[in-house]
Amino acid sequence: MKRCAVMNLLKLCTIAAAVEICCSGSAAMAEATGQTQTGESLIPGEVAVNEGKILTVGYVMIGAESDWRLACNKSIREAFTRENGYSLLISDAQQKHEKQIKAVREFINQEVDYILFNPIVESGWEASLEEAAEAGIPVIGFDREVDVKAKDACTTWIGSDFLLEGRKACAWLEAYLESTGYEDSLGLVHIQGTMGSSAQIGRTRALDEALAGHPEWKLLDRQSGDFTTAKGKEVMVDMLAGYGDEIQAVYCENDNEAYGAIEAIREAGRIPGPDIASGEILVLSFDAARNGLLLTLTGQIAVNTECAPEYGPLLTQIISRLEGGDKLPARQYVQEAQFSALEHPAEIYADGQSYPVIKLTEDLIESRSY
Ligand code: GYE
Repeated sequence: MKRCAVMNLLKLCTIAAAVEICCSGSAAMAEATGQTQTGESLIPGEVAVNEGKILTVGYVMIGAESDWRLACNKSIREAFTRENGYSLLISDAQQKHEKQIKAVREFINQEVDYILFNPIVESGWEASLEEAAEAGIPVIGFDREVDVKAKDACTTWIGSDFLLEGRKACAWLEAYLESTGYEDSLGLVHIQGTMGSSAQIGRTRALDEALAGHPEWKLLDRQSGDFTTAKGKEVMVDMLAGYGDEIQAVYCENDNEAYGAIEAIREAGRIPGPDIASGEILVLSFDAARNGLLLTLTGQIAVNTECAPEYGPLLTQIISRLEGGDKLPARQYVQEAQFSALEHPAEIYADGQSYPVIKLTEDLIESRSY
């Protein structure tokens, strides 16, 4: 397909959003500058309205497995409206890798102007992404990543630093135990996300690093909850049956798994909470979706490490820059927070940097859009 050479007129209009672009401090992330060639950063929450022709955008969606995903999909639907100058085609892969590959090929056949690409798993993308490149269709990766071999096939990528998220969660646990003077061994179970997804890989790697540095933390069991409430519950029921009172903490790789784990904990007659010395099971979670934060407010989730889902406006800005001929960095990260209702720790250290732990309040939850 021949790319339109005419530069569209683009205007920015503001809508509320909670994400910011930032530079990552870690060496591995050095290429992520958060800036375009012209030095302009993406602006949080602003939709770039396309005032030229209607741009056709194909969204290779993962599914609807979690609260996070629903917020992400909503943000994209709200930003890519006809009114804003876009025609959005959505292909829902229902968590199936093969369906995503098929979707990429269908969008190529339909000669869309851009592909919004959110891969379920990191591997297996060489062929279809190469076909998109050959067809001259820019592929904008976001949220999860692809593995090294296929990396160049995306025109640009924006998403979370999942390893940093995991490191922040583990740093919180370390600091929390220290603040309570807890020195005994700690029986941990781990509910992983969808195996092979970037979110799972980064968050799992961070826990592995922490386990290596803490011989007193004992990993009792590890199973995938596929980022869903139902599977999260199922595996927690199994873990409770297998390890019972030995379980003192559960590291859930997203909020939905935490919802399921909490239900299982209660049904087993245990209490989800931070007081492990009294037999409660401390729950760690990621995402900070509304229900996750409500559970965090009551301490049922001890700490919730945020993962920002509102990509719609950012992706419109990326398209507007590409339409303007701008060259974008290969990777950019969104900035994310960490929440707890507990007083301590108020800050944690991860990747050689300090991060505040935001003290959660009802007002804060109400002020958020998802
Ligand atoms: O944490 C989880 C979801 O890829 C960041 O996928 C996303 C993860 C998110 O289903 O809830």
